[in-house]
Amino acid sequence: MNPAPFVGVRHPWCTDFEWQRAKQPPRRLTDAQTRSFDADGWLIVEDVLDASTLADLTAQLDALEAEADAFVRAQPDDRFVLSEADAITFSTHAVLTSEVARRVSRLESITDICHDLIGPDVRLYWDQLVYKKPQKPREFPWHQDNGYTFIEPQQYLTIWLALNDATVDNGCPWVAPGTHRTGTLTHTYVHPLGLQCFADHPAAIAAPISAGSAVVFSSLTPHRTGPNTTEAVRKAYILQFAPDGVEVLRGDPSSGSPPARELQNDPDRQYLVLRDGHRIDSAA
Ligand SMILES: O=C(O)CCC(=O)C(=O)O
Repeated sequence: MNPAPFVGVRHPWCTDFEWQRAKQPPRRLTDAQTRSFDADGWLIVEDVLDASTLADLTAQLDALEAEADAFVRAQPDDRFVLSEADAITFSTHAVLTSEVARRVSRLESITDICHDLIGPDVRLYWDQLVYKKPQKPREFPWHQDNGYTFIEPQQYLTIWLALNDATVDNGCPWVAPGTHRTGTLTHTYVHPLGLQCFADHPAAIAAPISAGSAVVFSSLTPHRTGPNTTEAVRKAYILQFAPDGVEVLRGDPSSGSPPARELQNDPDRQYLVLRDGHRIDSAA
């Protein structure tokens, strides 16, 4: 069931975590897929976007990326947070400005995955595009998404959508199966790359996918992306979905003081996509 030895150090706020397997009968995934997600913490779902939606989404996200790139190039050292010109750019909350991104976040092919793995009441928690550039090939190190911002319940879902083919050579995701069951790990910052929960994993698996397909993984599944050693930009759009009622925890985990809690329900970008298992077609 769990092929990977435990690697990493548990986060101080992760005291009584117990992995919850999805209980509802799946409506899009097969039983084998939900069992595999339960055991390994990830799976590939092919053809989440059709060709026309993919083209429309890429056109709008390319325009946002151009703005993000110009912004980063105007900063000291061409850097802003983890974005660096010619290396990698992160651009958050496309749903605020892109009609296609909003539509994609509520597509049945997406909300069905949410239903099968976290439903029945689900909100968009976060969305961002990540473009990996070939001029400065770099890895994005092993991390859990809940290692960046600690949210509770710790268990939510990331849908990493490829806008163009994601290959080992251009920086597709790699995943560490089984470790999601441990809960959130402690992360440390590795300059200039980002937070890291471990340097390597003995059971690491590459997850190359074609454009329009998705690597779906838990917020607790350690993943990395490799350097882009090709000549073209690798483009991904990441959607994260959480059970309604999710809270961000803020504070110093090493202080021993209880963290402050912040409900995540911004109506403009953290809208419900499923209520009682039913898809919601407009912002709620
Ligand atoms: O897409 C990438 O290259 C890395 C993005 C990632 O892992 C993340 O945003 O959590």
